[in-house]
Amino acid sequence: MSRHLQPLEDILREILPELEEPILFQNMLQNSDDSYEWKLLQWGLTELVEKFGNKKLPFRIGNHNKRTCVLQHHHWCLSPPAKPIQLTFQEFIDLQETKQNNIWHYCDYKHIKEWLNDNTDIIESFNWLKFGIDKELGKNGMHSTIWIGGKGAHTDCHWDTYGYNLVAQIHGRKQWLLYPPNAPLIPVRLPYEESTVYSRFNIYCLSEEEKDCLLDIPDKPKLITLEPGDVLFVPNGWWHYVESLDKVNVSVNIWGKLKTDSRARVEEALVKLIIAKMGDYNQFPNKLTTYYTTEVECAVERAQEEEQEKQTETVPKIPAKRPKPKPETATELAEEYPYYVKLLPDAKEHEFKEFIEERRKRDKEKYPSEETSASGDYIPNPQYDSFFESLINALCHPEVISKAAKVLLERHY
Ligand SMILES: O=C(O)CCC(=O)C(=O)O
Repeated sequence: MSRHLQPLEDILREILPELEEPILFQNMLQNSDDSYEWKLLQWGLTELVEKFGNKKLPFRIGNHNKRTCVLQHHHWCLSPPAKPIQLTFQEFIDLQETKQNNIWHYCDYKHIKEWLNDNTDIIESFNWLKFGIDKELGKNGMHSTIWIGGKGAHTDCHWDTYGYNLVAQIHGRKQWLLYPPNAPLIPVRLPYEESTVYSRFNIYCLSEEEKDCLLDIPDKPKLITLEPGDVLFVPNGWWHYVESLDKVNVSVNIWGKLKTDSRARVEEALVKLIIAKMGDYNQFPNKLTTYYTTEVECAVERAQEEEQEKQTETVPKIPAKRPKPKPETATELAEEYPYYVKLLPDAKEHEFKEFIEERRKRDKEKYPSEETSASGDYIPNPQYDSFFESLINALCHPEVISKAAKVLLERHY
C-alpha cells in the first residue's frame, strides 16, 4: 500500500473545472510497486507497434531548422510540407531512425473515436476516472485524442475554446510553454480550426521581431517538460505551444466539460459563419448562408436552454449542510497532496531565454532562396497578411466574438 493519499476522484471532479492555473500530476498512474496502472503506459515501442498494427494514420510533415513559409497549421493553401502522408506506427518509427532525417512527422489531434474506434486494445488501455472525468467520457480512451510525433513535431501556440484539458504523456518527452489567458500573444482565427484560437507568433522558429515581442510580454510563461506517466492539467483559455523532444513521442488527452462550453459553442458558430461567408476557403464547401446561421441559432437556443435549466434547478429550502470541498485552489491541492500534485513555477529567466535562443537558431539556418523579401525580413511573415485576412481576424477577435455572443444570448429585441 502506498503511504501517500491520492486526491479523491470526487475532489478532482469538483475542483478541476474551477482551477485557474495549470498543475502537474505526477505518480498518479503508478502503482505502489512503481509499475504503471494504464496498459498504454506499460507497453514499450514493440508492443505499441503491435497494437497499432497495419493501421495507416495521417502524419503532417515539416522541416527541422526551418521556418515554414506560413504557420504549420495554415495548410489549406500549402503544398508539400503540410500534405500529410499515411504511415503505420512501424513505418513512422523507421523514418525517425533514418540518418538524413531533417523532417519531422506529426500525427496530431486524432480523435480515437474516429481513427481507432475498432482498436479495443488501445481504447481499453487507459481511462481518466481517477481525475474526476465523467464516467461516460472517461471510462476508457474512446473520447480521447492521440498525438504521435517525432523530434521537432510541434503544435503552434494556441488556446482551446472548450473544456479544460488533461494530457497524459505516454512515450518520449514533450516540452510545453504556457501563458495565462489574455497574455498579448495576438489571437488569430485564420488559419481556421474549429475550437482553436491560434497565436500570431511562430514559436517553433522565432523571427527577431517575435523574439523581442515575446521578451517584452509582462506575463510570465511556464515551461515544463512532460515525461511518461506525467499528466498535465491545462485550464481553459491558457495559451500553449508544444514540441516533441524525442524521436518517438506519444501522448493522449481529454477535454473535461465546463459550464461555459455552451456559450463557447455560440462563439465558435459565429466565427465559422464569418469566415465561411466572408472568405473563399475550400474548408467550407457549403455555400448556403442558412447552413451557418442555423448552426448559430441552434447553439444560441441550446445555451439559453441550459441557462434556464440552471435557473430552475430546485434550490433546497434548507441549504445543504455539505461542506465546501477542500482544497479549493491549486495551491491548496498541491499542499494537501504534494506527492501527486505540483504547481508549475514561472519559467526562470535564463531558461526562457535559452528556449527562445534555440528557436532563433532555427530561423538563422535558412535556405538561400528564402533570404530576401520586400520587408527586409526573408520570411513571408504572416504579419504581412492581406488586409482582407486582417479584417477577418479583427471581426473574429475573441473579445469581439464574446461581445456579439453576449448580445445574441441576451437578445432584448
Ligand atoms: O501535444 C501537442 O502537440 C499539443 C497538445 C494540445 O494542444 C492540447 O492537448 O490541447
